[in-house]
Amino acid sequence: MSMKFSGAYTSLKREELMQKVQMRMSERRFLHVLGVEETAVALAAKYGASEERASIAALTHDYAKERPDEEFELIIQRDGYDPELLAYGNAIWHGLVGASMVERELGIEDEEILQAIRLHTTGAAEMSLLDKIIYVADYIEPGRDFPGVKEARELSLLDLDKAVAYETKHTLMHLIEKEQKIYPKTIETYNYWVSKKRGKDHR
Ligand code: DGI
Ligand code: FE
Ligand code: FE
Repeated sequence: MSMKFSGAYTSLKREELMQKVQMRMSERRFLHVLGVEETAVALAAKYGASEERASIAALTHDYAKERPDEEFELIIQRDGYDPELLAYGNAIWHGLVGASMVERELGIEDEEILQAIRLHTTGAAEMSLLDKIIYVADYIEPGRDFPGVKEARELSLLDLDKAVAYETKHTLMHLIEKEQKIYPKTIETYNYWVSKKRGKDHR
């Protein structure tokens, strides 16, 4: 892939950003990140979002995933996040709080990119096109292999909103199956994108 950055969102060249991300994670996770980038750029081209923003958000979405819990706990307490967040773990922190590390450490200040990083795990009721692209690309990138991924990939090419709904429903079912604690935002995403008890005008 040869996405050339304009300089609007980061002063780093793509190769430089890739290297900073790679330094922070295992080879396996870095390959996942590259898969998300490829998928996100393709979805951005298809649906008319900024391919450059999609590339940068994808490359940085899991930037904080391998940070120790203690570092997140310090930031949550120091920076005025809802203390309820402390009851969760890395799964919820690495995007929501990780976006602030992307901003401070990588100098990426674009609010659309930061929001896509914040929402990439839980989704939200209100999601921008870029938010949806990163949320879905994370789920369907070529390295993912789980029952249902083929359907999710097909939906992503037909109707991005349906892909968001599919992913949300299946993630929630998986979390409930494992008796995991559900973050309220994940429920909000379900209620908005999946629940049928809502007027059509809500989409
Ligand atoms: O970081 P990735 O593994 O690429 O993917 P991700 O950020 O979408 O998800 C990280 C994990 O978070 C994944 O195992 C699903 C889980 N997750 C999503 N919503 C919730 C959640 N975990 C809990 N406990 N609660 C949630 O609401
Ligand atoms: Fe993630
Ligand atoms: Fe990811």
